Amino acid sequence: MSITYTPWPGSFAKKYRERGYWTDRPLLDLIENAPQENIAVICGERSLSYQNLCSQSKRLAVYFQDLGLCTGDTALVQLPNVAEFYVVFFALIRLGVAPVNALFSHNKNELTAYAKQIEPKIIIASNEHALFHDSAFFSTLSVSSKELPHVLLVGKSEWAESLENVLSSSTSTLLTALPSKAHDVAFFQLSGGSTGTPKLIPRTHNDYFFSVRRSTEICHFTAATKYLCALPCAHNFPMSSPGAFGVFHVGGCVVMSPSPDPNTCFELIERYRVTVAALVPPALTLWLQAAQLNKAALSSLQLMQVGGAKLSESLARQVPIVLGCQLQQILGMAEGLVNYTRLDDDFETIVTTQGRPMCSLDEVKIINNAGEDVAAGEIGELITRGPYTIRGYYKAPDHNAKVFDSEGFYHSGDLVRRNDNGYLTVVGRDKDQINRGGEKIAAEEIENLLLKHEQIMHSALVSMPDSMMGEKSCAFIVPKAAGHGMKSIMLRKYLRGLGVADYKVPDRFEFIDSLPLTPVGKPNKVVLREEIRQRLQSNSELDKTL
Ligand code: AMP
Ligand code: DBH
Repeated sequence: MSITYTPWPGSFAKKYRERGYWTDRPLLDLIENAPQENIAVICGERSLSYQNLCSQSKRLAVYFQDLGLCTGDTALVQLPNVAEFYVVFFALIRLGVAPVNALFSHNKNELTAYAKQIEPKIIIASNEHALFHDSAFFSTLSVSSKELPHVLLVGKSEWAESLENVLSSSTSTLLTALPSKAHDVAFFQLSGGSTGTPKLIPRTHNDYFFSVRRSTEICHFTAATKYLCALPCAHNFPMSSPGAFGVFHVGGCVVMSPSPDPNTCFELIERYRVTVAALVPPALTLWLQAAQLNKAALSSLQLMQVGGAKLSESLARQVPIVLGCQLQQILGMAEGLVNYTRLDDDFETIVTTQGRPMCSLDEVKIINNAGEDVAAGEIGELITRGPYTIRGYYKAPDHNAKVFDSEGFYHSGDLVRRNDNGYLTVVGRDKDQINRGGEKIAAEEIENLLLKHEQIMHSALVSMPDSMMGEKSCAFIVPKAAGHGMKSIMLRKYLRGLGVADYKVPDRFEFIDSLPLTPVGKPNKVVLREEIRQRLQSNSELDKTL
């Protein structure tokens, strides 16, 4: 049985095939068609050739097959930046088992929400994550009435099977399973979301493979590319824009970094002569500072890709001077559409825009509140459909009815301006989300958790400006009773106790008597954002006078 998703209408699918965008090949080709002797992944002191990656993922697929996993099943995966991430991904792909790849920063709250939606047959995680130090969390995961899933852990474990054991044990079983069909769901991407429940994004082999292939052309990736994977490897950006998958497609090499911290990364860049890196703006700021002292380490770096959140023009301008390499801006979304500045664009375009769509069949409209197209240079909401942009989230009919229109356009909630050359500049957002330096927080998710607190009557989460992160989060809290005695520290502890990922815990709490409301009675977040901006400003002016 294949996994359900909202398909592209037949006429669109036909067009995408006729253009050669959809090739009806499985993502497995990414590693199987590469020159097998080339090094695919460097991770710590280990180097894996494409042949290693293929054979290890095949061995693991046999193990999955023996467990009874088959096409149409799902897996919940949570791994840090290690080579095993790719071994596991391609092992699952071999059998047509579709993973959700949770971020390593995700916690009980997020993993439970994903497990509920996909009812995984297997969980593959790392003993480095506190949730998997023992079986306590796992045993809470009794998804529906079904049996608990299998568990496989990277690293030694006393309570679960270890991946290393599986890979080092021999088997005589033949792998008979096949990948799912190219027009079926290969895996799920994660949406930053704007609703109470994290949404899953079904990506097919056809659409994802195209986005990877086209990205490698735009970014000129070749077998000589050495790509530093410093952002969380499960994120759409380092996975596919062109990311590790783009590197695999051309037979290049991915160097895994445990974090984007400049000390760690500079050492890896110098040691392995890395040519391309991808960062979110806050990490870029740290690199620009560190490079003032150690530019020599970066001599091999040719391209710095920046995306995930708005990059300021002033930081953008520093990249070639301070890092000694070219800048590329990327406006992407796990739902599909990815915009790139091109390598041969003039410098002004590269520093003032977030690029243009990657192919001519990406349909992008910029619309006003009445749904009409705005003129070039005017601000409006970016809506899009195309050969690698989904037509619906997984099992979310109500939300889909809101964000996908009758013509299949995805309403991104991004406010942008398009210039005469088709380049987009992000100017704001019309969705209830905070973009904390590239990490997205759905306001409603946190508000709902806060509302479960016995002393809280109302809550509203809004963004506040931050010089390093671009935005941070501020929760306005209306207590049920005066003299409540609630403190920020208590609410942070409360949210952590519910197992919320750290980056979603509000950076600041403000206690107020009532929420300002819009004419229709919703919390007026425009007023709240302005309120916190003013409070921060008067605090910093106070600081200056002290
Ligand atoms: P997600 O849908 O969770 O994958 O997040 C994608 C969103 O991240 C986009 O819709 C934008 O809001 C934001 N984003 C990604 N890249 C950029 C960028 N270069 N500049 C500004 N916002 C960005
Ligand atoms: O933020 C994103 O989701 C993103 C940014 C850059 C993305 O999905 C991508 C490139 O592919």
